[in-house]
Amino acid sequence: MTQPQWTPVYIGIGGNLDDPRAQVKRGVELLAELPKTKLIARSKLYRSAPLGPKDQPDFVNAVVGLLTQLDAPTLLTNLKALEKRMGRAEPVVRWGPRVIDFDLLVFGGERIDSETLKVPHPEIANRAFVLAPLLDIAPNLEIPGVGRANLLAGRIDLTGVTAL
Ligand code: PH2
Ligand code: MG
Ligand code: MG
Repeated sequence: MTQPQWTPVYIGIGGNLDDPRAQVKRGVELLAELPKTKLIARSKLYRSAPLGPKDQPDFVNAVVGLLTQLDAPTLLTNLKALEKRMGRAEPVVRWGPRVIDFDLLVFGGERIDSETLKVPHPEIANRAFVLAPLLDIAPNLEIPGVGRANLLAGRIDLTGVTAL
């Protein structure tokens, strides 16, 4: 569905299979081509050890800022379709390896807590591989109900997340 106004949104991108740097870059390109959506900011790429099972490759992560006229559920549907188009298989293990993952981190000022969509992302304050790239593009972002990006980042250890 289309909303008349442009909503600022932030998407976390991650992957650790099949040349993850290239996959994440391709992911950014595909996000930029979403309907009724403009790419306005992209972070550097970052490498970090996997959260979850340790017997998998390091992840490459990035965050992009978009302006969109889509509503949140429609954007989510589009993100899932792009994951599929990029060859993502159905998850086998929780937090296991994947070619690409798009996570809807922040959708304007909205707070959504449904079965299929939780925004802001419930783990945003705890994930260095999300906050480090977010600091590149939106250090002063007020994450609804959570806090300001740079203050959240100051509370956790970012040293394991290396810019590429
Ligand atoms: N994503 C996961 C599981 N573990 N670890 C890192 N470092 N980065 C990720 O993006 C990541 C992860 C599932 O989405
Ligand atoms: Mg994820
Ligand atoms: Mg995901």
